[in-house]
Amino acid sequence: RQAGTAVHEDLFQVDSPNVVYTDSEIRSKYTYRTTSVKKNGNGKYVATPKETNYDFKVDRQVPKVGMMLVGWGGNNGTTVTAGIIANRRNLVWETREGPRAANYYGSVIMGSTMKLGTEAETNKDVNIPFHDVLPMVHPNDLVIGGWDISGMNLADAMDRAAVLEPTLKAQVKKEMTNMVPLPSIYYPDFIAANQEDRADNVIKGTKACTAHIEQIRKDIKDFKATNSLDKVIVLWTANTERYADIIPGVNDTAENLLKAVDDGHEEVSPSTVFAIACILENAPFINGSPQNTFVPGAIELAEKHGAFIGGDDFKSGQTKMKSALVDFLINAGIKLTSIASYNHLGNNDGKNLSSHKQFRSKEISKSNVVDDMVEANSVLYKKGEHPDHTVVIKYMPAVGDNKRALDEYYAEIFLGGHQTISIFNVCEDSLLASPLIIDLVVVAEMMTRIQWRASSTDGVATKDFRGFHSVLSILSYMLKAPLTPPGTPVINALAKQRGALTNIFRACVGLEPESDMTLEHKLF
Ligand code: NAI
Ligand code: DG6
Repeated sequence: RQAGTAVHEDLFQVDSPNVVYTDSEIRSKYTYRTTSVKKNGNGKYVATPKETNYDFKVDRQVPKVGMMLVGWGGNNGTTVTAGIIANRRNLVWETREGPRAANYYGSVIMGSTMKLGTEAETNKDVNIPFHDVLPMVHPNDLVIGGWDISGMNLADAMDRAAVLEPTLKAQVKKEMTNMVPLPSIYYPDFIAANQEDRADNVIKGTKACTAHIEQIRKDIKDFKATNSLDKVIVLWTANTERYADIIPGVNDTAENLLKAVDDGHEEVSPSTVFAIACILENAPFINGSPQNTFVPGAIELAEKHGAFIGGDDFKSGQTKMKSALVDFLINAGIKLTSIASYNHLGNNDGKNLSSHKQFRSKEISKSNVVDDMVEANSVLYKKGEHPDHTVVIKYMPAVGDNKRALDEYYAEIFLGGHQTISIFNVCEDSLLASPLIIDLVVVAEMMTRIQWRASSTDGVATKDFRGFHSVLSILSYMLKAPLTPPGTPVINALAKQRGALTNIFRACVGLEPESDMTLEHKLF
């Protein structure tokens, strides 16, 4: 089909004077109700309901989208590629437990549902696939490409990753043999020294420079043109880098950052160079690793160009459990006092993380994930009080991609008692991360097609339609250390993150937030 010509077939339509469907758009009017709180002279809170009226405009033309992965030849890159091919071709393969068919399990967009409403006659819930709430791209339609410092073709790289069943690999091998990553930029100081032997596909130069930005921009343009794409989304799933030092005059503002690239400053990381190239190319860029790719200058540059960015670090197993479990414990009024999180894994990610500076990036992103939940409960925790939290990662080659994560949660319960919860989580790391890559790309793309304008009861209004903020905090559900617009709070609690995602999408079609009040079943 021609790029940009697919009009989404809606699974449902909203029957309301506030929602209008045209051939090209869904337009909705939505009242956002919040509560504004002030302290009065007596020190008492005064809570005032506030309403903001939004107009949302959703582009219904589903574009032809390219997904370019940085680190395409790694475990995640090869696994997500094989997974999409398997789904596209409805593949079935034999395993020792019987045949298995391609699916998108683990993708919130493709594998979960949301309540549309209640059936008029029976009052029973009507649930729809998440993917159908808005006209989203189907992952089967993504055109895949990308870069890697290792030049191995994707079929051989898939063997190297040792994640998938041989019977599945055999069926995607031919197609993946023809997929070869583009050369990438390699600044050895940013990743572990033990990665050097795979760096055989690199662009000349070991420090940031304008030529590197231009090359990446050209790669994106060429990929777009060759595949007749409307849009390209770029996602970093390459090795975890060390943190870059934040240096005034170097990476603190957009202008300084561009100058630092020009000067070949050694504190500009490869991931930041990719981010800059994507921002300038207006291709949304998502960071799936923990390092501080989005230095202040990169965020400012994205804001200046109205380009979308999102990060950091896929939230796949241990941390996803943590952001659900800690939410449960603290909201149950149980005082969590410590978390000890151990990991051992034997894939290339584990090898890279066996180097201290790279481990430190991961330790930071894994450690800050309970802060908002603790801070919100002033009954259990005094100001500044925090549970102890330790993160350990060890490289254990024998277990390969089959990561082991052991967690102990220790909590204080009623009258000085204690509760200890131990979790042993074992799974193929890349099979959890790959569906997140799909969700991040599909949601980021959807966000490029939503516009809004507002007027509120306190008189604040916007006249013209505009897009969301450059920093896509709506992606938080999939990320361990969510990047948020400067000065806005970080939400780590998993249920709140999902609520934000579902309810913003619902608002775009004029639907009320998912409410669990179910008053219809509670009143007589
Ligand atoms: P991997 O080590 O198998 O793959 C990374 C790939 O990046 C390698 O093929 C490497 O050659 C390539 N690479 C390194 N520097 C590059 C550069 N400058 N440009 C282009 N390619 C480059 O790792 P895996 O397991 O695929 O994970 C990827 C990233 O995702 C890691 O940072 C990891 O910490 C992060 N992550 C992984 C999760 C998982 O569950 N698998 C979850 C959360 C984050
Ligand atoms: C060791 O924890 C390796 C890491 O790369 C993780 O596997 C990855 O970040 C996933 O972490 P989590 O906490 O979401 O399971």
